[in-house]
Amino acid sequence: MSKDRQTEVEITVHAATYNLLRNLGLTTIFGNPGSTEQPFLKNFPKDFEYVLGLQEASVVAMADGFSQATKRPVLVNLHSCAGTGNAMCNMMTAYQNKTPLIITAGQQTREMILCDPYLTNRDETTLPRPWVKWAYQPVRAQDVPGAIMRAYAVALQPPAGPVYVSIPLDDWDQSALGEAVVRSVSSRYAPDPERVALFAERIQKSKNPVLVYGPEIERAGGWDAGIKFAERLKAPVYIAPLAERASFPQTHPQFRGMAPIAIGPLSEQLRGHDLIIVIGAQVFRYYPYIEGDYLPEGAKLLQVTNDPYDAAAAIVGESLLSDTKLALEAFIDAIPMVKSRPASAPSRTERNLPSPPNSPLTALEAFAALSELRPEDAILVNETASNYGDLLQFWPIVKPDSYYTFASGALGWGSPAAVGIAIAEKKMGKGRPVVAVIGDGALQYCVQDLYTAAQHRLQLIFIVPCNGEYAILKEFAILEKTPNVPALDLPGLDIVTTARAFGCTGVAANTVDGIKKAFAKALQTDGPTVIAIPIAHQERPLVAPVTDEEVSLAGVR
Ligand SMILES: Cc1ncc(C[n+]2csc(CCOP(=O)(O)OP(=O)(O)O)c2C)c(N)n1
Ligand SMILES: [Mg+2]
Repeated sequence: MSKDRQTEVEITVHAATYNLLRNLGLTTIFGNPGSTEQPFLKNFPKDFEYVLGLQEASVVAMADGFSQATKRPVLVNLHSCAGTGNAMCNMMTAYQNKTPLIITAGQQTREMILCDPYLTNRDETTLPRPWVKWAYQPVRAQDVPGAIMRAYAVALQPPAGPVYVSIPLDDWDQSALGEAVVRSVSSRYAPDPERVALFAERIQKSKNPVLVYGPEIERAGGWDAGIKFAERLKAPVYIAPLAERASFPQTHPQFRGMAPIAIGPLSEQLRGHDLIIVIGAQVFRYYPYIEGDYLPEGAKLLQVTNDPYDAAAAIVGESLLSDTKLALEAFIDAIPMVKSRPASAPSRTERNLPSPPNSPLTALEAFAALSELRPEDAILVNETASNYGDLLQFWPIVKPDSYYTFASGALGWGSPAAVGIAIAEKKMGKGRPVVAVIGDGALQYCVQDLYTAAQHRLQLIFIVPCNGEYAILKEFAILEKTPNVPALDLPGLDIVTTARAFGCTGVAANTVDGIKKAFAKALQTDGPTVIAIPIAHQERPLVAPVTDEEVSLAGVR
């Protein structure tokens, strides 16, 4: 390159990177800043928005919620190793949620790294593993934009997930090689036609198949294709154990609830079926160990997933790698409509409520009161460990993109993710209200997200069932026969005052009427409300017993 030409195109790494981010649509950045990030953040462009989280675990989950709601990759900026350490738990969840996050972190000055100064991110590419798809620190400043482009490509390709780029703080003022090369990559791939034919033949030969639908269906935009396929097959549909998305309408006559979360109960529940067709899920996401056969006697299993890891990890069955929407469409083309099939009983939902109501209310009664005012277009975020089954009984999910929870079981994701989802709703101009039902224990893990919710004046309502305990761990203790575990009670939490301290509206509601009033008012409020509802202590089985009848929605308690 001639000297003249060089001068003509000379831009800094900083400018080239912001131009790249603009081109990739990564203009909303979630972060928490430190000295190692300030050279990146200096002269922050007006067409970008920085969403501040007060702790990095919140930052990552907010970005995760925002990414899922906008269906786009998102940029996160963390403070060197300190911020990464705090973020790690929700990076693990983002990895399992398969959310494409491009996580950047500042690093100490290249000039000085050898002498290990304050804030050095030692072994920077080891720290975030194994919960990123790729971790990299460019070998020279000029590679920063290219590394971010590559990070974007890695994050987006299936299965999507978080990636990590560590960037020394003295890189930003260096001369770039010119504008970055902007690329696009695939985010889905089609199934092998021969394997589709093989699966279609097996499905057609089955006398009594059952479908288990997983979160990949909804993420792939396959909601309608999933309904069409189920109706073509006239087979019952379960949602995969502990699925983080709904993927199928829970009021559909073929819906049978969530498949049980343990080996023995799951195969017991599916007894009588000769073929189990799992689409877009692990085989299977178990939780407590309850022994039994992986499959009911005489049953075979087929799995469709876009994740080679999940395909390899399946403990039984044959698998097909594909985007789930494309696979469902291929099955719909290949398999004729089944004329009729003896129908199993639809799931029964227990809706009998005591009169007068209990005092304090049970979680079921509280959710029943809320459901009376449920806005049709509301989005539900769920992190209420022991009351999950009760919640879904009174808040069945009927539309795509209206239900979110975590794939990992790591508390502290739901409330900040709800903030990210509500920011997305606001930015996209959809303005659907977000209702986040978060346990009184769970709320504490990322409680500072309430500050971000208040600052952005979000249409977000936190419902906190307050039992003053880690109820699900008490249920677990019974199942595992581990008496006298300390620290399962949480006396003295004042959730209303906490909410107000961060700038939210905080109210307590003890009665059916009180809940309805508080919820109605919150729906009209400009800004977030936290409604704390004292609920009764209940001891229920962690895994609902399987009876000969079809169990209700509450496959899990
Ligand atoms: C980050 C993290 N730490 C600890 C746990 C273990 N854990 C699982 S459930 C639970 C209690 C949840 O309590 P709460 O949110 O009040 O719900 P409840 O069981 O009372 O319905 C805990 C501590 C976890 N899952 N994640
Ligand atoms: Mg609790």
